[in-house]
Amino acid sequence: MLSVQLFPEPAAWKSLSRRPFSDTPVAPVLVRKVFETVAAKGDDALRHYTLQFDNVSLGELRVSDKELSAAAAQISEELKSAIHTAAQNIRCFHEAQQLTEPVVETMPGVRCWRKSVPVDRVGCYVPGGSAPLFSTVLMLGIPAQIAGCTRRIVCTPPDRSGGVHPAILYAASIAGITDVFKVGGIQAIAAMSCGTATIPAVDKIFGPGNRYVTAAKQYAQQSGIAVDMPAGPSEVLVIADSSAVPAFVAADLLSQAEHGPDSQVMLLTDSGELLVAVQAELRQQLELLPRKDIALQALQGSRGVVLSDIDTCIAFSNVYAPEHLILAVEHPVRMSAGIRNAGSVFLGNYTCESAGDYASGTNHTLPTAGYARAYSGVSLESFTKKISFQSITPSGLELIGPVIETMASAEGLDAHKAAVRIRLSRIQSDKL
Ligand code: HSO
Ligand code: ZN
Repeated sequence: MLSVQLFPEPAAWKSLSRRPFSDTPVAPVLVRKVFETVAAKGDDALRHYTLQFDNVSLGELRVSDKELSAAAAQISEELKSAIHTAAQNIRCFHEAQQLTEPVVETMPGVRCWRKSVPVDRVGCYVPGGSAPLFSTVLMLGIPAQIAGCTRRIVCTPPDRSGGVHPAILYAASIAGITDVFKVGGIQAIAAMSCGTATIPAVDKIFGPGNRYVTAAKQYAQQSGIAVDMPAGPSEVLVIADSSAVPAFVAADLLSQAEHGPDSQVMLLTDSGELLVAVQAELRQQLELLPRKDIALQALQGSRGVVLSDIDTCIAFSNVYAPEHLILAVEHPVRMSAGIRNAGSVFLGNYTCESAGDYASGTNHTLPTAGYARAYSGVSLESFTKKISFQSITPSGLELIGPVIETMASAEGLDAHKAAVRIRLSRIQSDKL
């Protein structure tokens, strides 16, 4: 199942952290062509590309209010109730991120503070494909609504009959999405970047997608649209010791392996026996999965690594910088102190990663492919800008002014210095 490495030296960790297919590029000419055509021909181009790439002939691009309200009747009461509970937890966790920062008086009469202001228009990309990821609608829509973004749109590829999965529509109504559009792929990102008659241009684009969507988000970013983060295939790294339950560990590894053939799962352990037991569980559990073929392909690019102790596993994991990190070890809280790079961490045998994917409240839009070294996952903050403010009194300027003047002189920027001097002179003359 997993290809095994025994006690690799630290010098080898970086190459063992390589993700599969991480360097398969999408032709930039294709992305540029789609962007330029969408900019020139608008909605017609979106219909053209949807026919060409998705094989669907679209009429209206916007999901109607009627389609939206009909969705509730098309999914089970059980699913609706689950969506409500998940939404409540996500709302609760993200509402708690609304923090007001203090006004700081850095010197007497010099006050500085920051204020969070929502990004005005946000676009959320929700992949369709083999699994309709309606949970992503909650993960992006709810924080956008709490932040106060005025326009919160979703773009998602249409299914074969030109519709959108009712669970996506139901989740959109629960998450307060303002518009849903049946457009996916590069053309959806292009539409949200430049706007068409139907789809508004947005200020920031969020959400996961295949390598075409990722390439399109990169292109959008170069043309001045903000994006949440570079997103790639889902991944999980499990650190397990002999106290871990092999069946649980295998289940967690498979839960991310089933996302796609290019997903990667890693098991780091100080126990060779545990690794052997997990491999046996993987073989058994894999047989039961409807998405067995996908998961198997992912496992082929995945690894089991035996290291001397759990501290060394943590050190390896910091090099790998996983999207999800599970600590299935005896003292997970204590061991977690050493974590430097990870998107989201799951502590102990009963904290399965799928809890964070759906319902515990944390966000599942997380940095993959090692970006956790420098990026955080999506949170309330991702939907806001922080504007800094300051206010200086005349006596405050008397205190700080000479500092500014000295520094401006040293940089050779006399106009900067003069902006202080002219005020200090006025303060002096007012005193006379
Ligand atoms: N594990 C995915 C999120 C997801 N899982 C959605 C199931 N549905 C990326 O973190
Ligand atoms: Zn998942």
